[in-house]
Amino acid sequence: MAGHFFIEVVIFNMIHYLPRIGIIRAPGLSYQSCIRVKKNDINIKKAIKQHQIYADTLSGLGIDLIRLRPMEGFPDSCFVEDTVVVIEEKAIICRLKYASRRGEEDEIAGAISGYKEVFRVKKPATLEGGDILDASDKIYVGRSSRANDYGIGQLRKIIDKKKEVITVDIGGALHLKSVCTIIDEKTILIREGLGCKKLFKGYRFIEVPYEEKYAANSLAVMGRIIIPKGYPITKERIKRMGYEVIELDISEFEKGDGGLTCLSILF
Ligand code: CIR
Repeated sequence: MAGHFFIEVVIFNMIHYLPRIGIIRAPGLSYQSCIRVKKNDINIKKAIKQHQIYADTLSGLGIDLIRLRPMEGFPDSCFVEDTVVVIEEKAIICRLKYASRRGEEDEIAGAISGYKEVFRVKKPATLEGGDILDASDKIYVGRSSRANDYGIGQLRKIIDKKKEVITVDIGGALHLKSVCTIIDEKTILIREGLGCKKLFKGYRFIEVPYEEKYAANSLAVMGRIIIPKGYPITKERIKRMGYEVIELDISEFEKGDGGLTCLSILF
């Protein structure tokens, strides 16, 4: 009986890294005009191809994918992660910071309502999924340029004490997950030199050197760690810790300030 209980707890704690379902949306032609800091040229054909390989990789790892059609009216809508936070049986639909992104979440809410109970973050709150790191018993939320205190407060209320919510100030980064991602129940991949590291009590860290900072956003799925291609030091450090690494070229999404986690909602 006690053994049974132990196995259930372990499986429950690992559930984030063993998702069954994924929601993705391929970029449309309008992705060219997505929000981004550097107005570098995005190769749309290449972006679509890279997205296809990303999708095939997730499917190959056993994820059942819900593939939503590109939304030309929403240039950033391939970054589905920002539209919803899934915590256990709740799907919390976010209110995105930029008006040009508001509306991306509607179809996602419909898609996820068949699986989860849907809640909504409401005005004047802003909250984006890229700021939420779901650990086993805690939720870390980035207080970023995209998530305000109303958003964090509403999230806390919806979670209703099921998990402790810890706010993390992340300085100038886009989202919390731009600087760190959880890769299993005890390990965090984190950009080196971050003051917020001390908030992650009980974790071990794999540090990402500053010159490879983009790789701090990596994606753990079914025991594999998917990392962006072209970050050899990070790759080596993850491998040295015993993980199997899959590299994906997502150069066209890096240009759009998005990373590997941003391209899917996994639960
Ligand atoms: C934006 O600035 O909103 C998009 N171009 C990138 C969003 C990336 N999303 C994420 O990190 N979760």
